[in-house]
Amino acid sequence: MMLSGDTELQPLLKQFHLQGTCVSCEKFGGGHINDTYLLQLRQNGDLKKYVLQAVNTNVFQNIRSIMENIAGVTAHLKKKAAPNEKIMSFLQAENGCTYYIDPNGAFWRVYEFIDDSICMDLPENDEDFYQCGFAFGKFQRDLADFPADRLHEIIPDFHNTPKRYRAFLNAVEQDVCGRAASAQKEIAFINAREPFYAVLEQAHAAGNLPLRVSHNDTKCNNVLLDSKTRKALCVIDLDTIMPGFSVNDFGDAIRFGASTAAEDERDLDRVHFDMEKFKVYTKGFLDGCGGLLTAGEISLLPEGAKMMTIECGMRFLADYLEGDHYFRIDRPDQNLDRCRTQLKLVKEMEENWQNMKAFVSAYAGV
Ligand code: ADP
Ligand code: GN1
Ligand code: MG
Repeated sequence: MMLSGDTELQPLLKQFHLQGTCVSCEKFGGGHINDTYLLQLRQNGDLKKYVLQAVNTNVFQNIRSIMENIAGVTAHLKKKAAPNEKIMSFLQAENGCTYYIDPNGAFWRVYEFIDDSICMDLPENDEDFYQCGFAFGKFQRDLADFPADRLHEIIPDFHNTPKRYRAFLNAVEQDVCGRAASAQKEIAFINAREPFYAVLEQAHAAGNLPLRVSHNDTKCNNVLLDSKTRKALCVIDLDTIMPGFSVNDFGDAIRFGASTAAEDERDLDRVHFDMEKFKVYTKGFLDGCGGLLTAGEISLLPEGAKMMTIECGMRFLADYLEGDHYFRIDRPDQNLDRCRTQLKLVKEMEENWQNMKAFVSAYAGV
């Protein structure tokens, strides 16, 4: 849902009791799913910022469940937060809910903009990446005593890689856009690793990998850092909070942040798995978890990194084959390019496998 002008904005401002005059309302952030706007209002002489978001109804069908999950989790986090820590805070609409469904069926919500924050698509330095790891590790720790059975499963089997693989195979077989021929190498790479896809599900079934309240989308652009201290300030993008595996929260951050290039880089010579960044994030995440993780979870952290990277690769490729209807694209073939970066990272993780395993167990002391 795109905001096309003031006539569409005014009813939203009224719905969310937003007073003042609109100074600007511009597209904001680098997410692939929702449409996010930075809204600036002049209120009694002061400039006040909000984030206005149209939630993607193709991906998220039940806004009520999402907002119930977020309300429960943010209330829990607020109780534990240090004075300088920020927790996302949503505005109430006229209907008494923290969302509004407009006459076209679009889901809207507004939350407080977090001032003096920075959001990075790639970590600028090791300390920033450590802070992202710490924030997501602490997120796991703070929610370890949250009753997970109260959460709605927003996207069933979101990180169930065997199911993602079956969906991928289906996209290859259907080949509705006639694109599979241009991705033969990538398809073969993914097929060659089939036995790996069930590793985490099997560890869970064997009792070695517990379900925890997880974020499930731990890119470093889903953590805000304090622009002055550069310490972690706030975890955002809470739509996919669901029971999941801690190793996947770890892994998704590695696939995105321990790369030397952007997720959609076209020149694969620039894309490398950065072992030093892997180490930095591992330290941040484990420090943030503060002893929460079991020995079984710790030993599977590298598997989480490889799993999330190959899973994302197959999701991007499936979307490319199906006509790019899930991940937003700004140019043709962007989802194919995104798939290729992920597969390059997987290849280099495999080359570094023993180092990854050895570093994790040495740092955790298990
Ligand atoms: P998406 O699901 O599309 O990724 P996000 O909730 O992550 O949506 O928001 C998109 C982007 O908007 C973020 O990556 C970040 O750059 C920015 N953003 C979101 N919320 C805030 C906030 N409260 N303060 C500052 N920036 C924010
Ligand atoms: C999507 O919304 P965003 O850009 O933070 C996706 C993640 C993928 C990611 C790949 C709900 O996240 O699962 O890992 O793109 N979110 C959803 O960049 O599918
Ligand atoms: Mg996001």
